[in-house]
Amino acid sequence: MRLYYHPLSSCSRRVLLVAQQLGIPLELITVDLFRGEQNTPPFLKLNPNHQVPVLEDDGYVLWESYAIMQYLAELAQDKTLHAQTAQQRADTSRWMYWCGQHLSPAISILNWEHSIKEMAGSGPADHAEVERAEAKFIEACQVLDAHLAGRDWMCGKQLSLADLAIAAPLGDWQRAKLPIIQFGQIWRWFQQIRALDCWQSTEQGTD
Ligand SMILES: N[C@@H](CCC(=O)N[C@@H](CS)C(=O)NCC(=O)O)C(=O)O
Repeated sequence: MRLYYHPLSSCSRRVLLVAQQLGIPLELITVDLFRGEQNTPPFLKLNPNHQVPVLEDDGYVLWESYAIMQYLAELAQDKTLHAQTAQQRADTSRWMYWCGQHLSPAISILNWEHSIKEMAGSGPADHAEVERAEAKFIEACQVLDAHLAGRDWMCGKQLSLADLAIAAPLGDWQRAKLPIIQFGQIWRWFQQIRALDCWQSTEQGTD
């Protein structure tokens, strides 16, 4: 299987975390987002949304990081990330959709404003945008922190796809100046994730 990705993309990292955790080998193809390779006709054929990650499995093409995570978990011999019951699966989906809708968009803005914008030569941070995204981020973290109180993992008693989905964008916490240390439950849970082999083997320097 082949994964089109970018090393600074937390959406890509989400998929790499699952592949590492489950021992699934992936051929990695870098799409240079800074040079606009995601907008070239061959890549747009794979993903008309001009985004990484994209998985290619023997002619089958799948985009959207959360869907790729679920696909890999279903295919793997190692079933530890595959939720067993309907309610466990629904819980995992709930938190993955929540991440895509609430947490990740706020982090993407903060990452862009505080870090990527400068790398892309697109000027300084826009303070109004930062303030707006910070408020969204804090609101999402309040929900997450309350959920993690008294829990080791997001869903049930072991690591799930939801943990990896949510942790991936938080990995940009330094670069994106994410105020997560103030959220004690998130910080405790995040340290557990950072200790995992799959996390350490997918690190990109700033975490
Ligand atoms: N919902 C998509 C979002 C993917 C996404 O935002 N990818 C970013 C990198 S993290 C990207 O490729 N951006 C380039 C662009 O939008 O042109 C997913 O979860 O896979």
